[in-house]
Amino acid sequence: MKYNIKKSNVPIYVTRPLLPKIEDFEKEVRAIFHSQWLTNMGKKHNTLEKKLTKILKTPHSLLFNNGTIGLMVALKALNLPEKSEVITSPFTFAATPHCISWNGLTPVFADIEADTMTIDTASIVRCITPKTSAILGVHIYGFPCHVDQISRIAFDYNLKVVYDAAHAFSTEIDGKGIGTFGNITMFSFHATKLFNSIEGGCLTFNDASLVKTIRNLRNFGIQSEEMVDEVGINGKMNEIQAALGLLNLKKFEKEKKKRASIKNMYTQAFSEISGIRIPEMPSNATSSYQYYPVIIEDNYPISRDELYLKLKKYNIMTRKYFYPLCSDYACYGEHNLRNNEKLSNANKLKNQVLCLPFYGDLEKSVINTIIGIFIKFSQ
Ligand code: T4K
Repeated sequence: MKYNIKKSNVPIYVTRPLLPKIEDFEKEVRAIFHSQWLTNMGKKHNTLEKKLTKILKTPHSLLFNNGTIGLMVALKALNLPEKSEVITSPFTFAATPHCISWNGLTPVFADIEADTMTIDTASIVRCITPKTSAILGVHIYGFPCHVDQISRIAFDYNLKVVYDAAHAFSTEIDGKGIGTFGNITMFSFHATKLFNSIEGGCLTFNDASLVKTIRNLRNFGIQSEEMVDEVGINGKMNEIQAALGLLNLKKFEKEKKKRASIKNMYTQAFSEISGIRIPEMPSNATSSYQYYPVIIEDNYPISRDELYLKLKKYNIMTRKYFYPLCSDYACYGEHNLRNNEKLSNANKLKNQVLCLPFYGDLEKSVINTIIGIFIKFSQ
């Protein structure tokens, strides 16, 4: 097949938000205006919450105004011992370790696996100390963590488990919603996510006794007009966000299908280029089609950074998610690392991964250009 390279007149981004028809959204916004009910667990909010519980196949789900606040609340709700340590991945978005730190806890970075890029379970075990209270796994790009092994470790060492599933909306493992593993799971509904409500997120969990605690923390710890019994926060999703979410819920399955066909086009072409590795989903899990990461290996003639710049010249704005590692941030240091953990896989992959433009309306001619550029520089 011939791949024509043609510079786009406009920047081609890594993603574009899923949006309903403007007329449909306008109708919803008008109804909200007329109702004069804008936030604080309104009708739209409650409907979306109910629908998500079904879609995510989880016993309980509670909405949040964004994923970060949701994750902060998840850690708070588990009542982890003060100043204890939470083992997490350094190969993630800043929000993951920051939520640990905002709770007065210490993130400790474990290495990741070379294949799935999720937290390495052997490295988790090496990072455990008497101060460890929890594991915060990240289903990075929607690839599921080794949930069974992590549960076993948690059981053996009496640790809580939280999952950051910001990238894993609607992913299932052996037919089970990914949000049913561990104590609590966080999903993000940010504009850049497969399913979005502009900003937004939710927490899912199995333990019914957490419903009251998390609802309470989400609303400043207010129990009643005259009683505040916890140091809560404002985690409430407003009605405009929820209305957009409800409209997008009708669209995300179709969006997934479109992304699946783009994934096929990319993968077919890249599998013939030496030095380009495509990480694959395990066979017992379904994909969220959130990102399309490729690994530029040492035997590809140019480096990831050089390829990133070449693509940029053609207006193709790929992203180096997740470079730098969170362990490289100025706000984290030696105390966030265990002595012998070199984070070798994470340090290698941070210089090799490139996330390519990946969204339903991505034009075929642009996909051809991207593939063409990869082929051009492979020779
Ligand atoms: N945990 C993980 C593992 C996460 O990845 C995230 C968020 C969180 C936790 C926290 O969840 P939230 O609190 O956000 O719900 C973006 C997103 O802002 C962030 O939500 C996401 N992860 C992260 C991976 O990506 P940036 O800094 O890359 O965003 P930005 O503005 O560069 O957007 C990327 C591209 O998307 C743009 O080049 C163009 C396109 N775009 C973006 C926006 C905002 C649009 O076309 N329209 C838009 O409205 O962080």
